[in-house]
Amino acid sequence: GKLRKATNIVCTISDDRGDEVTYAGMPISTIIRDDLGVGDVISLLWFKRRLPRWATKFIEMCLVIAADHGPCVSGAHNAIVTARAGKDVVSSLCSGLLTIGPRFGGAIDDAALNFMRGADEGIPPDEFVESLKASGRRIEGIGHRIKSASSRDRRVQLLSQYARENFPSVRYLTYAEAIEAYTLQKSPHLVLNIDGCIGALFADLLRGVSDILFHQPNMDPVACTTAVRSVIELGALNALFVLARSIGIIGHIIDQRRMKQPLYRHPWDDVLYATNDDVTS
Ligand code: Q5B
Repeated sequence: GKLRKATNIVCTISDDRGDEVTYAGMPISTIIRDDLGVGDVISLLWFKRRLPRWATKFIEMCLVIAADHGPCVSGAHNAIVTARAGKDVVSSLCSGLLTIGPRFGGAIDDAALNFMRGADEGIPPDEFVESLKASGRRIEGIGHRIKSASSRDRRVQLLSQYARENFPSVRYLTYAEAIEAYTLQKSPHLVLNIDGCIGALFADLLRGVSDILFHQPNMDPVACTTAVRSVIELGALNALFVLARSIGIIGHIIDQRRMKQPLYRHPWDDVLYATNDDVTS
C-alpha cells in the first residue's frame, strides 16, 4: 500500500485545505452565519470547543475590560517611547508586550493555579498568605499601584458581578476574595487586582465547562481539578491579557504616530543621579 509521508508539524486547531478555513472543525461561513463572536473564536482556537454563551461573553468582557489602562502603565509607556523613536507598529507593539510578566498583566496563570490550590486544599487565608510571605513570594493577583480598599478597581467589580449572576459556581473567586480580606488588613493597596480576578474566575469558568472541555459528564472532582490545572499551565490566561492589551497598545502607537510625536527623552530632573553608596537597595 501507499506509505504516508512523514510530517514535521501536527496541527489540531484549524484546517485551510478546503474551500474555506475551519476552526476546530467549524467552517468560518458557519461562524459568520450563526453570528458568533470573538469569544467563540477564542474558544474554538484555544480550547478546541464551542463554549456556552455565558463563558464566551466572559471572555469577551475580559478583552474589553483589559484592552487598555491608560498611557502610564508599563506596556503602553514602552510602546509610546518606541513609537516616538520612529519604530514601526510591530516593533512598538512588541516592545510594549514584552513588559507583560509577573508584576504587570502576566500574573493571571499563577494567580489561578494558586487560588485553586488554596481553595481545593482548604488552606485558611491567613495560612495561605503567611506561607507565601515566608517563602519570600508575592501573592500573584493581589496588589495594585493605584487601586486600593477605598478606590476599588471597577474592572474587578464588573467581572465579579457578571460571574456571580451567570457562572454555575464562583468558588475560586470567593476564595480569592477571602485572601483579599486578609491582605487588606496588612495594606489598603493589597486588593484583588485584575490579574487575580481574571485568574480566579477563569478557573471557575473552566470547571463550569469541564464536561464540554474534557468530554466527560459528571467528572470526578479531583480528575477535573488536574485537567483544569493542565489547561491553565498552557498559558492561555496570561495570553488573554496579551491579546486584550494589544488592542490598547496599538491604539497608543497609532495615537503617537497621528500626532507625529517627537523622540522621547526622559527629563533629567526626574532622575536621581546617585552613587551606589547613596541608595540602600
Ligand atoms: N506587596 C502589582 O506593587 C504590584 C504584594 C505584596 C504580598 C503581594 C504588586 C505585585 C503581584 C503581581 C500581580 C498584576 C507590583 C497587577 C496589572 C495590570 C494593570 C496595571 C496598572 C493594568 C504593585 C509595597 C509593599 C511591599 C511588598 C508588598 C505588594 N504586592 N506583598 N503580595 N502581591 N503584585 N500583578 O504598588 O513590607 O514595604 O516591602 O507584585 O498581581 O499589572 O494599572 O498599573 O491594567 O495595566 O509597586 O492593572 O502588588 O508596591 O512593590 O513597592 O510593594 O507591599 O512586599 O512590602 P507596588 P511595592 P514592604 S495588575
